[in-house]
Amino acid sequence: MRGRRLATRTKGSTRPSLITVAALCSLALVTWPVAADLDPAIQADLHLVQAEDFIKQKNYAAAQEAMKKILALQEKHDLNIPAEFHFKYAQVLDLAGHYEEAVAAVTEYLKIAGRGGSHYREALSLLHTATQRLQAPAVAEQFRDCAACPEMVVVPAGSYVMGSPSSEEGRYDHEGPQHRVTISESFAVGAYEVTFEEWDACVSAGGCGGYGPDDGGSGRGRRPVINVNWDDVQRFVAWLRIETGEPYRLLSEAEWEYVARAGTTTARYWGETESGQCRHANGADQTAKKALDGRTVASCDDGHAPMAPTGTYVANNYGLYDLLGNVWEWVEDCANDSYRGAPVDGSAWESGKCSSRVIRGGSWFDEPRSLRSASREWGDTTGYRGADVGFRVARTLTP
Ligand SMILES: [Ca+2]
Ligand SMILES: [Ca+2]
Repeated sequence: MRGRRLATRTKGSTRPSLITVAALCSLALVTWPVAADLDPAIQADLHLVQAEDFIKQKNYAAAQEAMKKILALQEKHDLNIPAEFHFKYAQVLDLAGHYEEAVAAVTEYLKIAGRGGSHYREALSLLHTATQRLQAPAVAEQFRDCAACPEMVVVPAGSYVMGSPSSEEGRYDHEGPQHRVTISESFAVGAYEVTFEEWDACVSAGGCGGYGPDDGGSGRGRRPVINVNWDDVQRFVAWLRIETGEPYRLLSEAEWEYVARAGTTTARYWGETESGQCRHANGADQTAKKALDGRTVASCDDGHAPMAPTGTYVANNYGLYDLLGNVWEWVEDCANDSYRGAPVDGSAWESGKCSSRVIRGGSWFDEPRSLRSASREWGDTTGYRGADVGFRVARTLTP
């Protein structure tokens, strides 16, 4: 179990932890109070100005709130609200994903404006798409495509800032520069790291090249599979594709960090610092201290020296377990020692040092510094089978 192996590793400087200015700015809503002693029609106009500002910022939830205030004023003071307002409101509701209310608002527009309304065609189209979305069978939040398949969680499309700020304690330079990534389609990701149980099912079914990785004495079952290199894990993914007929694959590195962060901007998905690690992740801790002589360990005790059964610790906001800690996770991307030139659409980076591929999240073997959402290393695709490296799968959701 001893002996670290990974290829390139850039040492970064340790700096004090600060909440970034960007993070603080993103919390500030551009809003101002509307004086209640103004004429109600003027109040409504002011709320509309605010709503339009929020729409420009693509903050549809805030725009919706501002527009709701206009409707409340209308009800209270019997204001005359132009038909166009209901159309704009329907657009905002649609963009915010509130399809039922969007249908109601666009219907209201059509009632008032009739066929002569200036947004007539767009309104029909919006009514059509919002109704379709309402009637579409809800995508299961969680699913399993076969009895032996990994349990999958559907995560939403979205946008986030990838990489760590220079102020983040324990960061390495290869975690930058920070850049915005936009993922335009929802997709599915394994709730857990792939387990020995799942790997052994692949081997029993004639897949995975018949390779049965050693568990290093930790036990198999629901513990994450280890001692698998990048080529090995591609064979597991290929078996899942054949078994289910569905487009299984590894996560791209950008998708991995997106699902790890699950909307958070702190260094870990439970907070900025190591504090609380032992509730959320299996890292090198007090239990591991004796086995891992000389390693830097967390000050708390998570109860497991090598791998813990998957799902032992608290999930992140997307209901995903062990993204940080337990085992490192192979992703699709080639090794690159910075994000300069990285894709920004969530796809895998298929150029660079492709004989090495990226691993993410840190492991039971690692000090707290490695258990951060931005932490990354890489290893040789064919040569490297590590006692603390496994993977999790992803699936494209086709319509
Ligand atoms: Ca541990
Ligand atoms: Ca992990």
